[in-house]
Amino acid sequence: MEENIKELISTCPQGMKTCGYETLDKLAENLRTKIISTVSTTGGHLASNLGTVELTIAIHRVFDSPKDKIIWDVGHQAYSHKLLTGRWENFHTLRQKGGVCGYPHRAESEHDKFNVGHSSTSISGALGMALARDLNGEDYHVVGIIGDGAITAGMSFEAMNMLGYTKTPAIIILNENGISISPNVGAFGAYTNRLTNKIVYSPVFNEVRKDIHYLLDNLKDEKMLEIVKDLRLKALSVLSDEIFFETLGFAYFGPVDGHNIKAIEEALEEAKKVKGPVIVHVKTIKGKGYGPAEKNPTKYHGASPFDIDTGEFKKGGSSPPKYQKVFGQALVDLCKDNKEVVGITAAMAPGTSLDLLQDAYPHRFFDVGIAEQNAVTMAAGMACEGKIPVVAIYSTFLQRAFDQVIHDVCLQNLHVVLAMDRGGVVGDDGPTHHGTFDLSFLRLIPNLVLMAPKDENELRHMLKTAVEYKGPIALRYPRGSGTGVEFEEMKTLEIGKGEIVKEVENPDAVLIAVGRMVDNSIQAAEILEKEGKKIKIINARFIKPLDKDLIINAINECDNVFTVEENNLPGGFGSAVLELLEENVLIEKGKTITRIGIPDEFIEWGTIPELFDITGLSPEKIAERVKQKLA
Ligand SMILES: Cc1ncc(C[n+]2csc(CCOP(=O)(O)OP(=O)(O)O)c2C)c(N)n1
Repeated sequence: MEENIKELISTCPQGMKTCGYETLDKLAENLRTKIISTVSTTGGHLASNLGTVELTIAIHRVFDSPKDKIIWDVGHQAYSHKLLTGRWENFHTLRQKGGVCGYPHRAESEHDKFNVGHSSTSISGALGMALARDLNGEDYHVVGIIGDGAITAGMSFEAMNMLGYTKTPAIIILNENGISISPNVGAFGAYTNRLTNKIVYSPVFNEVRKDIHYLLDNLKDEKMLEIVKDLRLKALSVLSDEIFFETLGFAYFGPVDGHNIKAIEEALEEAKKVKGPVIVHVKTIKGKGYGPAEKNPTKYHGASPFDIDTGEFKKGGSSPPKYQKVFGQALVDLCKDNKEVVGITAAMAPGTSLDLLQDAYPHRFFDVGIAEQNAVTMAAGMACEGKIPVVAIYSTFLQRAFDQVIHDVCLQNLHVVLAMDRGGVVGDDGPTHHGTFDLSFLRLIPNLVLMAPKDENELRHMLKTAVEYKGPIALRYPRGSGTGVEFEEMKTLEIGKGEIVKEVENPDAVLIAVGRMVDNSIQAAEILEKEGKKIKIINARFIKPLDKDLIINAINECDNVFTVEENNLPGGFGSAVLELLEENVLIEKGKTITRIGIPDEFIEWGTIPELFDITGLSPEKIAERVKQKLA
């Protein structure tokens, strides 16, 4: 890197405000190189970040962070923002334990104004900050940056609905690249794309807008105001026949070439002058500047480490099939046998492997975009009419649709299958993405059956069970590779029946484990057996209904019972077992139930083994906990 660019970066964001565009182009080039080289070793979001390099430079030149508040949506495209606000030197630690967070994180920098990871929060966050600013009588800009995928979620519309009504000054930058993770779906995306093809940000449009806004701000006479408002709508409809944002009460600037720093700056400077909500619509290329990512932005949305020259992902040796692939294939197989089964995803077809269904049965595959609430209620509607919808959603994103699961699915006792992907800790995405609350928040809902497979073979059985069951039913399984177990023919499991996976006579301890923790418990038992301890292991399979007989027998049989779950402890599987004891007034003097699970806190980012170690869920830590108790 040239010395002057190195020096410039150390002074950013202030330092670049006085730079010429030639230097800025060099800065952009260096940002891209840094992002590509870092992500090629750490993994991370590549394509989205390559698309926002110039946009970020322009934002930080026009606005004054941290005084002005910059709020990223999802936050997966904020690497340039991080690099320009003091995190260049330790950027190589991206997404690693103790290192730079993959998303904006308030604790990390005063320039990160809003923690994020889930999508479509930026307009609401900006609205809240802008309202607070006005209440406090302060003076700064609030800027939200949202993608054309993220803007399609209901929350964005709820926030725009209010912003257009309160007229609170806030600048929303809509970054359109046509892609969510897969190609963007929905009528709104098609609409913004139509806008892209118009020259709306023209001098005449701006002149008319300026004059009208001047009149609206200064006219006192009510009647005249009404006439000008009417004139405004008519003028807009002539200049551009369909600017949705303007009709909502936003001033609209765009579309702007999102790789032209000067053009973006001009639009942002205009936006700054408006005394109300503004949309600045920029058009970018996802993956810009790195051939493989430009060509296939979906593949490089969330990239694992790769070879920069070839773009090939590095292989980590052969590993057992991923839960996701097993799920996707099992669903296709079940669809073959039952024509009523359909699959629904909320913008995560590749991540959930629902793309296998999309290929096999395109008309039975539904991608609703980033709209988890809609996905669940739409499934309820389909179930009313005899379809068997399998809604594949990451556990963390299903949090969005909690009420829909209660009100639309379970209250009506509808046969909807919730396939919760990435249950448990997910690794380097960190606290916004861990799926460690679902056992708690689903367990409390009447009518719902809730299960978790111990391995990828049992996942197939559970999916078949769920498709054949007549009512609301959920299964949660983890991210990544299974255990490598052999596949049996898919079979139906008895609802509410667990299994003993390791029987011993007169056990010193019984471990009742859920999901992936069955395997960790087996490994923990191997450690303990070397020290002469006899450990019985139960695979709970069902979190609801519990296998009461199996659990009560285990407690009668042994003084030291442990529940092991990859879920936050409050309200989880262990709590369910304690509630069962209370109901049955079983516990005798000297008997203990120890709940092992994720402590009542948010867990940071790191590799999955590191996170197991931190949370006490590694085989060694489980063994240690049992040993302490037995001692
Ligand atoms: C509630 C929620 N659902 C799903 C996701 C997964 N997700 C992360 S980024 C993304 C696509 C966002 O598309 P867009 O806003 O257009 O940004 P781009 O990556 O194209 O720049 C999705 C679906 C999420 N983060 N939050």
